[in-house]
Amino acid sequence: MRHAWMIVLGAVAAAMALAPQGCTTSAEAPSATPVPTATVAPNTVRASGTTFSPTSMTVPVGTTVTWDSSLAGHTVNIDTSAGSCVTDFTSGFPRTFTFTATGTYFVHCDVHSPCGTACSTSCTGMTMTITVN
Ligand SMILES: [Cu+2]
Repeated sequence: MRHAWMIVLGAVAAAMALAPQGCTTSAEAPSATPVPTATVAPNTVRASGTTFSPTSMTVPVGTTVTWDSSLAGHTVNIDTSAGSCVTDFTSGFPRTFTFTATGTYFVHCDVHSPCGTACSTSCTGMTMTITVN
């Protein structure tokens, strides 16, 4: 009789080991929804420290470029290939500018470039170029 009882106990233990384990929490369920990554709107320039990001872009004529709110504390001085100032945004970011003429535009930050507020096509430091075609 004792032997039969041991067999029953063994059968119950085996059944418990083979039973599917519970997995009912939603945290363990695989997610079918991809996690979105940070994106930057098209034709938008940001500040990355004392660097414009991107440092160059090519856009079709008529494009509006946005310098976003990350540029607080910087300026955006846009000069043409002729060396004349187009505009100089010094505050109030985000700011936008629509490029209505083709050409190469040289952009610098008055604060982080030796050019300061001067119009120039050969600044160093915090600069970027925009090619409009
Ligand atoms: Cu700057």
